Amino acid sequence: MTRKLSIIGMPMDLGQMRRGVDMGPSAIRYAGINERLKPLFDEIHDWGDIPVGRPEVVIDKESNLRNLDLVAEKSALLAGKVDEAVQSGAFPLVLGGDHSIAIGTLAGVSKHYKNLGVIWYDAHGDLNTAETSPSGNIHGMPLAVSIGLGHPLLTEIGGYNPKVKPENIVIIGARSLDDGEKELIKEKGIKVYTMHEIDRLGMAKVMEETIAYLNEKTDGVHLSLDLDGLDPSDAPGVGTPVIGGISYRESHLAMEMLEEAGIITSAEFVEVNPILDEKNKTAICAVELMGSLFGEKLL
Ligand code: 4U7
Ligand code: MN
Ligand code: MN
Ligand code: MN
Repeated sequence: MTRKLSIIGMPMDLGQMRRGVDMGPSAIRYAGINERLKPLFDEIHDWGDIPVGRPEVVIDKESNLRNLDLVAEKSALLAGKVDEAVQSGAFPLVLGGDHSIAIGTLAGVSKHYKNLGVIWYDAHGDLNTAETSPSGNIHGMPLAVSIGLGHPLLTEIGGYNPKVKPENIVIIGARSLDDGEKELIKEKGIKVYTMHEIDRLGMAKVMEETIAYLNEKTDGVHLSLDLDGLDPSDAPGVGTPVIGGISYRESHLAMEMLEEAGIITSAEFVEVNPILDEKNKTAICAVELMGSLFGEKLL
């Protein structure tokens, strides 16, 4: 079987307040994604960027959500492209953009699976709703939206809902969870490896457990990697950095173990903001992690 990759850029910064994350796809391409992944696939197609634009901020009067209508509209475009990639037999790799783009990615991917699993690699839970959000920023909500919680304009994208079952989700790297998110995690029984478990068990054990847990019940796994899951010393170019994160080496190990297990069927790398970065370090880190995820070996 030919191994095909479709790269889809989603230059959206509407899910949060700091501009610059719309340049994430450019920064990741500049970091050499095509050259790096070329030896690992038979075919790579870069589909370019979905047109998003940078309009004035509009806060929805009723829900208080920032840019709700536009995020919904653009997410539907992304969902269509991702759907097309899966249908063509390619692995969809989406470049963000802020994490609100996961709403569209999951809407495009999940219809192709009965039991999609999701690995949410992030300092945050992204499990807020309009009711629990301290910020009104949609990038703090995509995982809640994926399990069917949130504004209907977001949960209904793609025409079906929910996209993911709570028991098919594993969050890795959490260290900044809001009160409402903590409650939801307990209520829904979502599996979370916080930094405490990563310190205590080690990344190898965390990944072994994650892979075994998802292997049992899923028929595909989406990796949603927020670069702020890593420590800011390794990935400084993110809008909401949190100290005490996953290291560069631990992250490579995680990607290598996922590759070995062969369970990942789609991925996105999000929240790269080159304006806040140091010499494109975060985009370079993203590309290096993709190398490990897709089978680059040290020897
Ligand atoms: B990211 C936050 F309150 N939880 O909802 C919120 F701390 O995609 C941050 O993970 C969300 O980067 C961070 O605004 C979203 C906040
Ligand atoms: Mn996130
Ligand atoms: Mn985050
Ligand atoms: Mn962030």
